[in-house]
Amino acid sequence: MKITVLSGGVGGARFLRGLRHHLRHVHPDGNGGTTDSITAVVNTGDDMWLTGLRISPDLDSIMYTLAGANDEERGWGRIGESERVSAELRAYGVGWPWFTLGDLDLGTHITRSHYLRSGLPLSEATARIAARWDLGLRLLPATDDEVETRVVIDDEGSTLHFQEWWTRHRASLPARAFLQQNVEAATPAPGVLEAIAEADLVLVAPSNPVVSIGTILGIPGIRHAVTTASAPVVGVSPVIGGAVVRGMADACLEAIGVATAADAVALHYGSRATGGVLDGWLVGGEDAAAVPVVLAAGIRAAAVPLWMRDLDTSAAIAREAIALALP
Ligand code: FO1
Repeated sequence: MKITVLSGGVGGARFLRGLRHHLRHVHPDGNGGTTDSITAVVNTGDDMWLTGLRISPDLDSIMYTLAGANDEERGWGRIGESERVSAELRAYGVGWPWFTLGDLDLGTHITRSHYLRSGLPLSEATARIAARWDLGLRLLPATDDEVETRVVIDDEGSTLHFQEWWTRHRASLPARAFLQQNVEAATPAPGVLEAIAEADLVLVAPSNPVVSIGTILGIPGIRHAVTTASAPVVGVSPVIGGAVVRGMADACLEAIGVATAADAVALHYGSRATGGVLDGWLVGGEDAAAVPVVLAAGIRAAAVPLWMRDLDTSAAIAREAIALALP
């Protein structure tokens, strides 16, 4: 079975790890999982140039998590990390003092920047970097173009890079809007549209609906590919019991006028029957009351445990998503 997953960083990474586990160990295809394949189409709106290096937080979160090299506690970066270079950068006064690039992590950023400066597109740089690790899936940036998310923070239209709003200000400055700089000219990275069109199942990870999934769907051509895919499309709610599972996605939802509720996010994505992107939507057990609301909007729905506490609970969510899509 070919599964394509639209994904942001940390939540998406955990979901993908569970999906891989489910396909490999819980429900192998009889060939040890070898005919199943997963393609992750990943948000790059959080990316930026910093100290001369290209940083791609969501691609790296997925890569480190699936490689077992991630810092589970912190949610981003490498396990066993040191920060000597970052201390030097601070002493020189370059970079963002509130944004720490770990020493091991810098190896990834230097390698990516080296490939980009050699003229390779981000998708090829990502494939070469990912080849070092045994990820068990294909990692694709949504686009090779630099489409960075900016946050409008006042009436004059002043903007901050998403990373500054999120990490430095912890999403505390009321966001008026989110902009995808240069999105009109962007194209999906090679393989993205094919991965969606040729999939047996498309999944929307429990990622930030606005700045992760919204950014992916905003790349010209991707939303159309999802709405017209022959495969069913099932999403997993990032909101459980009226609160976001992690991060500050509620601040992003508020900015676009969507309530922090599992049914509201499903209605925001919309049913494919009426031009939206979903055929099915998984909500948490706490949100059973959302199921009839989602069903009434023409989206199949089920309430199941959605807390990704460990590999087994993440794999169970993947199993439920597949069951909802392919009953
Ligand atoms: N998040 C932080 O809260 N503080 C940091 O210093 C920080 C550094 C960092 C470096 C590389 C990287 O790939 C991610 C990093 N993150 C950091 C996480 C990141 O800012 C966000 O969580 C995501 O961009 C939102 O998905």
